[in-house]
Amino acid sequence: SYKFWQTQPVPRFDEATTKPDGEIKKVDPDKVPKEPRALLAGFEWVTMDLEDSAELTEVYELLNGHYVEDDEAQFRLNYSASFFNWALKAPGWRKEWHVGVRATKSRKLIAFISAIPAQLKIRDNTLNTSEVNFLCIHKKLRSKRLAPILIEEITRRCHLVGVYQAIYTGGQILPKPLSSCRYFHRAINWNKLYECGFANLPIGSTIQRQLTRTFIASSTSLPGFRAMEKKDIPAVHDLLSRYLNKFSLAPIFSQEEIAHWLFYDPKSSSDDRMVWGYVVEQDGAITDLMTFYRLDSSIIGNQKYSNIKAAYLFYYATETAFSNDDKLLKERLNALTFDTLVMAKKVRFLSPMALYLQLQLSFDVCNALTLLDNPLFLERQRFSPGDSQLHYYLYNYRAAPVPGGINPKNDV
Ligand code: YNC
Ligand code: MG
Repeated sequence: SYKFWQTQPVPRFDEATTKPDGEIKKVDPDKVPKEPRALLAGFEWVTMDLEDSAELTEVYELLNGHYVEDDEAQFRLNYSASFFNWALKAPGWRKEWHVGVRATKSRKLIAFISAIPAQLKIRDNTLNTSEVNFLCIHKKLRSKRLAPILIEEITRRCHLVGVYQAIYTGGQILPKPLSSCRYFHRAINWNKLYECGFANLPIGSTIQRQLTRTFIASSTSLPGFRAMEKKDIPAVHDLLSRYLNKFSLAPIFSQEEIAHWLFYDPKSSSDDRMVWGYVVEQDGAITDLMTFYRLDSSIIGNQKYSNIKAAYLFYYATETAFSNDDKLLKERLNALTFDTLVMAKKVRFLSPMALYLQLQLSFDVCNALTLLDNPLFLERQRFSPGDSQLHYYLYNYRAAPVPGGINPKNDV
């Protein structure tokens, strides 16, 4: 019945889709409450200081134990402290948008919600939004209507700095999705995925056939394909901005954001690597880009494995998108994805246990959503549709549905 959501400035399920795009409610900056709403006795609001490694660890531990699981509670997203340094400290980040709730006596962190600033293009309009993510409540405190209070608090903190729209994604159906995407999965280590219940043996197939089907070549195919370098950032920014502009809903990135989201500089970061980027350079020009980021899942209650290493396809772009030749675009994106899978498989993670067993561990799976031009290559590159959908929502902005969406740095 959406007791909370029906009080919020979001489109209703039954409303006409003919209304023009635009803000739903005008916020009066003078009426934004200066203080948060009171919490249940025994709990208090805190702003988490993610520059403090102890507090970063607390956020990481809360989400690691209590964040998004699949329906059968077999897998749970396994964020790392490095992931939060990347996802929550994007250019323009604000400490006040890392909101926690603590138990007053024990000081234990029991809930969290966050936002980062983002410029969004929706059709012909540009919105100054926040991207709300990592809403999480400790399992013992569920179904107590705490989530609406957290959402109201992050809303208040956005309003305080003049941000009146937000974008958020989730597996849940709420009023009213702007877009819905499906997850696809491409096995890299099919055998492990099968042994831990993530991949099924299709009826009539054999293990050997699945291994052959998901085999990944050992060398790339596109001339000029190489790892992205720091010097590529301006050209990547230009190419990706032009490519994203083709879509109805897309982020607008600054050059600084490109450097943050798509480029990992081993010289300036002591964190684990989160993102991998590749470009194609032809005659000195960057003509193509493909990136992915790392987000593991814990395997709950498996004897042999405890973690799946997943590469999530992220932003990409290609000059062939401007050729007006759909076949060329399709061929190019297939080749780019093929090469990117080759590189994903070559990535090596070393853990003490792996060293001891002389194992070289790589990604187990590559995930992608049905956004951007992904439908042109997912099936051919042997991605299979998953069970979960990801819905996209805008807060305080009415818009007719759009195909596709932005990359969420999240999962369902
Ligand atoms: C959700 N994911 O419908 P109604 S995604 C939005 N997004 O309200 P209670 C959600 N609303 O239906 P629980 C939601 N999940 O009565 C639930 N709700 O109107 C709504 N899971 O509250 C729900 N993380 O406290 C209902 O529920 C009300 O104790 C019920 O807590 C929910 O980060 C939750 O999946 C999700 O930790 C915190 O189950 C909990 O069950 C949990 O009784 C595991 O709440 C982790 C998980 C969600 C991941 C995400 C995006 C969040 C977006 C929030 C909306 C932002 C709006 C924009 C604000 C800024 C505006 C500006 C400017
Ligand atoms: Mg609750």
